[in-house]
Amino acid sequence: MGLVSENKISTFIFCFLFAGIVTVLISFTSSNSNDLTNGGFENGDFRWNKWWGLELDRTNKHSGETSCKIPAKTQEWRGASQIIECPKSAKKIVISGWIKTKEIFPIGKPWNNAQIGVRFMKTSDEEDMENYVGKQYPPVVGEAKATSNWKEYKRKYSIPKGCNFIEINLMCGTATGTAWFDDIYVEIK
Ligand SMILES: [Ca+2]
Repeated sequence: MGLVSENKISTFIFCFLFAGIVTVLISFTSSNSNDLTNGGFENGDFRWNKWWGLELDRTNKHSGETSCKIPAKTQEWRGASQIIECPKSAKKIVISGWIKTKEIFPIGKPWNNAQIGVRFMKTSDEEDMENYVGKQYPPVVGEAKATSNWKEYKRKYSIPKGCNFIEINLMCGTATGTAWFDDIYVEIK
């Protein structure tokens, strides 16, 4: 084999390896850009706090194989949450996610529908209702009621001073019907 051919083969191998490394780096970066863990429910309910109820649905999903299904109850709030540690230097947070609803009809107040919400907290104690900084009830990321197809909701917030933890809530207030949530995405800046 001549020297020219060997050089060509070396160049080919180099390009092949280089392309491989770039691909791995890109996928590594994109898979780590969501500051929420398992926002698409592809790892079941991993990292989600399901003390208000969280079901996995493999039939109705926005992407992948699974979504979070929350059947509403007429007597109590239902939902799931995830806590994120907030870096000291963080200033802004962008939260987005997809909601689908079937016959969600509020019982009582009009805001008893399907919502993606946020709470800025001092500590990670979810059960302490006094555990918040800034506004007690910041505007929700998005809400849906009646019967609606998959739609993306998104909101940007300034992170209030003294915030150490951020709680992301997927919830249904007292209502009838069913809500689905998928591809919840958080970017802390
Ligand atoms: Ca999914």
